[in-house]
Amino acid sequence: MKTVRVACAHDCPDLCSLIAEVDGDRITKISGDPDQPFTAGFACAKVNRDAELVHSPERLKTPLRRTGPKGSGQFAPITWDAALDEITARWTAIIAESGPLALLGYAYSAHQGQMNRHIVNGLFHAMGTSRLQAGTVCDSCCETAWDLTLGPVGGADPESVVDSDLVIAWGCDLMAVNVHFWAKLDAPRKRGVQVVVIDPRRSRTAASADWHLPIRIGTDAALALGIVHILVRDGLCDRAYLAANTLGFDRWERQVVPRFTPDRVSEITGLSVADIEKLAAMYGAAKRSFIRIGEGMTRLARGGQALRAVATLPAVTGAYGRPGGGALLLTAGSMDFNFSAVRKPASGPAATRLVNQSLLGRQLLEMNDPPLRALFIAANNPAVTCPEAGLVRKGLSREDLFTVVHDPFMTDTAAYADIVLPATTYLETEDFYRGYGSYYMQYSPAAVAPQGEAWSNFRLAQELARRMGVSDPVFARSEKEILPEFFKGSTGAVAAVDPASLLDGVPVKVAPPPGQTFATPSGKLEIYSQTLADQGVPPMPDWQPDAQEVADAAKWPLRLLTAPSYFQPHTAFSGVAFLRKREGEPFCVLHPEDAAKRGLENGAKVRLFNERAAIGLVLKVADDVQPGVILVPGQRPGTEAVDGTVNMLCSDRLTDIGEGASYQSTFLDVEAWDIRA
Ligand SMILES: Nc1nc2c(c(=O)[nH]1)N[C@H]1C(S)=C(S)[C@@H](COP(=O)(O)OP(=O)(O)OC[C@H]3O[C@@H](n4cnc5c(=O)[nH]c(N)nc54)[C@H](O)[C@@H]3O)O[C@H]1N2
Ligand SMILES: Nc1nc2c(c(=O)[nH]1)N[C@H]1C(S)=C(S)[C@@H](COP(=O)(O)OP(=O)(O)OC[C@H]3O[C@@H](n4cnc5c(=O)[nH]c(N)nc54)[C@H](O)[C@@H]3O)O[C@H]1N2
Ligand code: SF4
Ligand SMILES: [Mo]
Repeated sequence: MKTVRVACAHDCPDLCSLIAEVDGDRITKISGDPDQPFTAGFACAKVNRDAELVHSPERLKTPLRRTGPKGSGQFAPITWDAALDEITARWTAIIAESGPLALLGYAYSAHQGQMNRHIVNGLFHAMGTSRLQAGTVCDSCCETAWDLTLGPVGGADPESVVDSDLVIAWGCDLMAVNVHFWAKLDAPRKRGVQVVVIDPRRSRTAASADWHLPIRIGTDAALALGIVHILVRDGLCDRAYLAANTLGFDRWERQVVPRFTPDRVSEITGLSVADIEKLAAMYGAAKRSFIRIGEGMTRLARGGQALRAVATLPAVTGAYGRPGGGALLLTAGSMDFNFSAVRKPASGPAATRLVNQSLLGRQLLEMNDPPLRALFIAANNPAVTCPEAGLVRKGLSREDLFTVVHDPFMTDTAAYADIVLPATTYLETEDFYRGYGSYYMQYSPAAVAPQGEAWSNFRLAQELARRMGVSDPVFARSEKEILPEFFKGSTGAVAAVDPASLLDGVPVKVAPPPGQTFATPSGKLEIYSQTLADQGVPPMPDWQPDAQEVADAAKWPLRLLTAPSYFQPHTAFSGVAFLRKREGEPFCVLHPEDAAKRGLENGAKVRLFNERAAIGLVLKVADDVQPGVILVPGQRPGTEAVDGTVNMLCSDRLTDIGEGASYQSTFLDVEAWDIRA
């Protein structure tokens, strides 16, 4: 029996440091590392079960080759050599006939280790293929909007919240997606600091907070503007801070803010005037208010404006300038690593054709000159997690598309592959990590050897590079040899670290000094953005009704709310039977009024439908959501649901800023499942 200190690689802001107890080649227990201050000695409910993920009987054991129709899931085992021979022969032939743009590598964030995460896309970069515009289902909207406002810098250090005098979780279910930040709130709450949650539904976080404001979906910009309206009216703005650190406040104050009177904001957001006034007064009185901004509220048509409006608030009160004050979306921007060393090997072309994740289905079906003929997917499950999931499946069904999927499990996506390759989980890999919701980094060894015939992303990309004749040195180096590359040319706190000192696996903090910095073209927080003006997007944070949403809302009585689920976030934990059972059958949540109107009862099978698709889920009736909203937590595989998966209902329309996915601009209705049986 031994213990190994590792980092958690799941797509989660916390970047926990974990202790794995290992007996031979089996992990017997995972727990949180007590010596990492942010992890603070506990792992989340899901990762406590990661031994079951690693040793799940459902893991793929060998490479597989398709024997039935695409999507049928019929496969026969083959050897790694045969699989790699076939892949490289097919790729070589396709490149000879159609050029490298006919290939697409698709890998995103299920392994947060910076080598395993980026090396797959690095391989396709080096081969000059079409490239994935990664992040577009996740954070490209909020990140671009943040960068246009503050510049590419990280937000407030979550550990500074101990000094805050007001905390707002704005569209962020901390207990689900950032549980260690939630734990950090214990100390300030003991001092009487209020925790406010602004979220359309009563999440667990909302239920446990001091105050929950159930805002209407997609109206956050209006609420933020309403707060500014009141701060201006009541003389609560920090004029000195604004003058020294922001650009465009005067224009905003004259041209946009006056339109957001409390009455109008109440009409837009569904919140009472009294609550809007109370929130603004609290925010105006606080000196060191901390807003934890979630990404979910930006995954809709005008998500970018929402992010810009909320991220501007701490400038209006000057909270950005004070320890414990400010806002946090992501931290990564302030940790200056050279991940391009792996992601963009020098031999690849600087620019190439890009594929937005949200448009995967459409591009598989429609892209020309050349059409996409080969697809390689690692660490993602787009047949479930991308919008227009029905189109994704249609695209994956193309007989003339050569698809390879690399995953520890047989996923909905893998069922469409020609070749499926067994992947390791992170606990079988060595890698380097940095948080995106905290300022820590950690080098992590493998806890156990690869299980069965599984290969890591790292090993697979290097072997494919070798076989395809890609000679960039990154494909021949070991993990330990690559590590120093990440620190080359770095600045700030990262530049002060000797990478060799990380190899013993101790987590290291690399936070910027307190006080928010801005790295926009003007060096100030840009309320007015010339870049947006040039793109024809409202250059100052604003809320306007979206014409397409208005038209869809007139056709359909319900609006989709999506949020990570507690035990099955995305699909990465669907191989753990215990967690599947804890989460229950894929379900939706409807307000009792809406259920009664349709004669639907708790536990019934229901059909969710719109012009795009119809899917089947189990109904929970609860007043956690407002009338007019249907919540579908997580994205569950079609194989687990009554029928289909939620993203079949979502269009591939892109957000106003950053070309992100707009899952929550989905309108629909629900009826009894057996009504059309
Ligand atoms: N356990 C767990 N951890 C995770 C994830 C997970 O799925 N599970 N996902 C990971 C990933 S990939 C990401 S990108 C991050 C971020 O995780 P996100 O998926 O962005 O989750 P949140 O930031 O909590 O945002 C969702 C919350 O916003 C609320 N919301 C939805 N629409 C609106 C709106 O219009 N206005 C407001 N105010 N609120 C709204 C939802 O009800 C929900 O409570 O977390 C990561 N961490
Ligand atoms: N309706 C709706 N849809 C959403 C969202 C939403 O809020 N609402 N959120 C979106 C967001 S924020 C995101 S990030 C995406 C997430 O969607 P995806 O990026 O598709 O993530 P997962 O569903 O977790 O699938 C990850 C896959 O990677 C596999 N995997 C895990 N580790 C490894 C590894 O080391 N190597 C390889 N090769 N495979 C591995 C897992 O088994 C799993 O099959 O979903 C998006 N979809
Ligand atoms: S909270 Fe996040 S980082 Fe921590 S163990 Fe859970 S998934 Fe991993
Ligand atoms: Mo994400």
